[in-house]
Amino acid sequence: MSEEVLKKMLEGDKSLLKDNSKDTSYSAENIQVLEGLEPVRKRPGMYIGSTGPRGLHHLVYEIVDNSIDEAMAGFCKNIKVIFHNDNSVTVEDDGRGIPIAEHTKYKKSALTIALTMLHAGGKFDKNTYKVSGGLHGVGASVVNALSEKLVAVVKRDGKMVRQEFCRGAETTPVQIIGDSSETGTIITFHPDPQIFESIIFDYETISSRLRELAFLNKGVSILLSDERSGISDQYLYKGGIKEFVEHLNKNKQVLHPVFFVEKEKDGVIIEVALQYNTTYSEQIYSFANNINTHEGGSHLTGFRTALTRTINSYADKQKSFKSDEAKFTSDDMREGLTVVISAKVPEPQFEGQTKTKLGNSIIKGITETIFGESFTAYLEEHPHAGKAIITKCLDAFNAREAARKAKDLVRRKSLLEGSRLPGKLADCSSKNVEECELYLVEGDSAGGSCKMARKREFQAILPLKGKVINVEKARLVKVLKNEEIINMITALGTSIGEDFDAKKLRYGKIIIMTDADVDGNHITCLLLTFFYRHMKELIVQGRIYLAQPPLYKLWKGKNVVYAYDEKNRESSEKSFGEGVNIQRYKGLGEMNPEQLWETTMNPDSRTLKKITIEDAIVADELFTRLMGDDVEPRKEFIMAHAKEAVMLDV
Ligand code: 0RA
Repeated sequence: MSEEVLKKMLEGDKSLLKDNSKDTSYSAENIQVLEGLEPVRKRPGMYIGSTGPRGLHHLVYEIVDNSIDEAMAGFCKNIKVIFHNDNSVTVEDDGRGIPIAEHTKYKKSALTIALTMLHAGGKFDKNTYKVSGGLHGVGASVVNALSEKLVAVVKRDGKMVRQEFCRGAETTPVQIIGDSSETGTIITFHPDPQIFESIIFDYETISSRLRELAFLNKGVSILLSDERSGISDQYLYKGGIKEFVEHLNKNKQVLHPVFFVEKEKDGVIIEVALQYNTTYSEQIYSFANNINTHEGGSHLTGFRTALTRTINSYADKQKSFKSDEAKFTSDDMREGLTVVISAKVPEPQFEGQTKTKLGNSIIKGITETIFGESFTAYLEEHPHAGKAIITKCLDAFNAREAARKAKDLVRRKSLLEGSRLPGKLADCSSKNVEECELYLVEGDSAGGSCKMARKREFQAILPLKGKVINVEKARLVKVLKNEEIINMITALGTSIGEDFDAKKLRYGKIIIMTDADVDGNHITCLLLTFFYRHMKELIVQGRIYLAQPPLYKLWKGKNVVYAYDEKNRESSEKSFGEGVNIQRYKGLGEMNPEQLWETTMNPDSRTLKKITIEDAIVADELFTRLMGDDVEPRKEFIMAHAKEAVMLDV
């Protein structure tokens, strides 16, 4: 709940009443509608996206966002998140504390109102940069509604008070439980098992988001501690996104010190940190009000425009081009570029398929001006950096010709083969893209079984042999010479790089199917990295999936079940009782086509894991750490993650 709303409540502001339609002294814009929490329990998905793991983790973000808002307003320096043994979570901050005074009209404490009323539609926060985009910003009351129990403790006005709730309803009054010279808010909630598929939080998921928030809010300490495992982490970055870029480039050879700018213009704060490294891929992370804008938007467009203009005019001044007409395209500037852009916008508009594209058009010009002016000055003042960047861009510029030739090769090659499609592809017959599925299958023998198992009408099979090329180390030209990759691109139909066109995609679902072993994990990781780097839009559109083949077959007499993980196996084993037979599948090749169909390919009985952009980022990060040039961090990583490292076999 916003500060203004609560302030108005405390002052008994009429605009907060639901039936204020006849009160003409308040414009529609100022009307804050308050209502009960029943709709939240009826349709949780509307408020938190889903009742699966994503929705569950969203509860934590929702509460943490409130503390971050308090930090952005300058009142909170420390945030603590604790996972307890009973699956409850505590979020504690040292902000001003949720106001507790009684509202004259409601006859209730502002604290109670904040946690038991749903507020929608108000626009009070003209001058604050709240975390309030996409799914965020629905408020602590939504978390309360979806918790079987929630306890709020507030330290404020010299007192410490406590109130308890059950499924969104207060079960105790606001009770004074002591004195306090400090201020802050402590919220402990138990997610409701009646609502969520599972109530078990994943440490890594929360940890990486908290680390991101700490990077984005310099000087704020965020502590995560897990009583279930004894693990804890503290994130505190005085340098903010400058340190974020250093972190992203940690295992890479960098070409110059990080460039950083932070400026305010027309009430908008823009921060950009940038550094080139010797690799060939680009890492750009853009955020608006702390939300990762995976689909980009006006801040990113403004940045790209200014980058192209600034580097081109610097190159002109330095007489870097052989011919007068020569010019870098924005693609020439991408190789080895690592950037974090963070915009704080008073009223952010989020658009796009996943509501992760910043829409406010005025941000383009503001970002362009702030970044352009400051980066121009940086290049002038740091000639070594300037020279290194120009050399890197020239390298890409020269390679562009070669890349074009390689791409011609892909086209010509497919034309030469008579059809546009690779010989190894067993295509499907349907022309309805949305119902078509492409299975990318590890190995020719498993590929063969899949071809026999599939429904040819809508399922296509492309076997991939051996290890797909390491896309981290190779630039696009080389990636495009790899036969497996060429086959995949031609089968998909989208082309790549500047020519990539998602509308030309030939399959609605792309399903990666590998063995559940070291090599299989490796290939999955490589393919996800490839899609993330070169066909990100397919991930954003939710078109990439992982097949989930079973790990075990259990049978007794004629009864057969398949188990997809260890827990599954244990429970199936128990239900069979004595004399159960167990077979462990070492690879897809051990299943006959009927089994493969029934367990992994039949849309009525299979499960698929949809890859989210976060999954791809994790794969990409893992990949850089494992495959990057520097050996030391890789060693460190393997030592720290010995178990996973065995799985990945590097
Ligand atoms: C509204 C007004 C004020 C603080 C907060 C909300 C607040 C909410 C949360 C939720 C978690 N932590 C929080 N910290 C603060 C401040 C009103 C004032 O003191 O002027």
